[in-house]
Amino acid sequence: MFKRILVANRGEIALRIFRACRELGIETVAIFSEADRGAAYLALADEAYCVGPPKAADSYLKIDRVISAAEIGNVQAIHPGYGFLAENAHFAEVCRSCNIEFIGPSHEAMQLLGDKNAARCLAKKAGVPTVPGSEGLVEGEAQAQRVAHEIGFPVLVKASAGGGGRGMRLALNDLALKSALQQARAEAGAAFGNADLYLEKYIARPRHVEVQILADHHGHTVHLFERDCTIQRRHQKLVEESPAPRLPEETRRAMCEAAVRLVRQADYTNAGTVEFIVDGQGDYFFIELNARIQVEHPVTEMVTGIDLIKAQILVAAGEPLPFGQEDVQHCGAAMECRINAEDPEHGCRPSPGVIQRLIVPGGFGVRFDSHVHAGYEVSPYYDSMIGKLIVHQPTRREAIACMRRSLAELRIDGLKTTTSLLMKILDHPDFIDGKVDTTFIERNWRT
Ligand code: MV4
Repeated sequence: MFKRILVANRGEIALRIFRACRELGIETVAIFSEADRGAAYLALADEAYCVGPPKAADSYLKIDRVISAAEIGNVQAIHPGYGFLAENAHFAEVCRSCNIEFIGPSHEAMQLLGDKNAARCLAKKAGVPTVPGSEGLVEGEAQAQRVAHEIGFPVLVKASAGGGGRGMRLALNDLALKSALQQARAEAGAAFGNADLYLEKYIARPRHVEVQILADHHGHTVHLFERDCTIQRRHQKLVEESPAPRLPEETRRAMCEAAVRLVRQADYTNAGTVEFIVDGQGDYFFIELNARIQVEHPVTEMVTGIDLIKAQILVAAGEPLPFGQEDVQHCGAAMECRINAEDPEHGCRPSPGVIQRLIVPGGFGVRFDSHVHAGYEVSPYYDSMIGKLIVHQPTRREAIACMRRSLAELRIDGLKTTTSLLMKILDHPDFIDGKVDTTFIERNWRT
């Protein structure tokens, strides 16, 4: 097992990883930018090194500086958390060449899955349902038109190097397809340095359901059931839960099994998430495989009782998973609300500042994953998420009641937060009935 790990991240996820390491008896090395210097959560690491100025591009994203901190800190492994360098295949490769274990998939698997067209082809090969669309990349306009006529409009032009909603263009007809292709190609080339495009039929108002998987280096792959992340605003998730409401047991089993087949096909190891969209008929389609631990991983931890961060560390150290598929049981209902320092009255614009007063909810089945405290200054430089409120209850009804109670207890003075919007979501009859799709927020609130 590792003696010492560097956490190449900040905020709540860095703290989450320090805590797991402490329980495993592993020492931790933190990195921080000038903006995070002196932050209280850093005291929960054994050592901390500054890696540069506030801008992420000059600090948390600087591979040479992160590696320097790892060398000086004398660590055997790096946990990247989410965001920043988490899905950077080059960084994983640099780690390997420096003889530092990257706690995540191999750089080869990351490279492969970072290419959304390649991932889609892999899914087909594994017998995982994909959205009807192009057979591989679209080369020219004529080919794109042929595909569009085959599958029918509307179609989505997607950048192979995109993902997470970036680099997509909707086309309703031939004329729009021509400009969608041009725009998408130019944008993808500029943003990702890769202009490859593919085509999919546009699934209107889908639900977003993802399957958590874990795979070790001994050929064991398990799923940890699904999370429903349909409640989003501009591709930012607001509420996540498990089980997915109104998902037939048969569909759920098929999706979970499909996720495992895909992960095996990709020779993927460590933790990953297979993302699907589910249409109005209940048909599901593979969208992409996220090669990282995700923000919403606590939802799965609550319903399975499995610590995903510890599992990632064990797997990276070459240990076999200490449980098989039959040992993974889904118990009750869990829900997570992301608490962002944003003003829901003004388009969810960031609301940085000093937290003047903080009251954290507690009680049965309540978990608050956060690095903030009264007196903490929320910086404008990073993601506005300041905490995650997670509840676990026997049923969804009870989880909603517990979340409402917990949101009402949560008090954060000094800056605006998304708490009021979250409460409105939890009060909405369609949310309570589980009758939502990815357009739920925009259809109900002018945020
Ligand atoms: C789609 C789609 C409809 N049809 N693909 C957006 C994020 C990226 N992971 C995939 N996305 C979508 N792909 C087809 N063929 C609609 C979306 C989409 C979406 C998906 C999941 C959650 C929220 C979303 C919001 C808008 C669009």
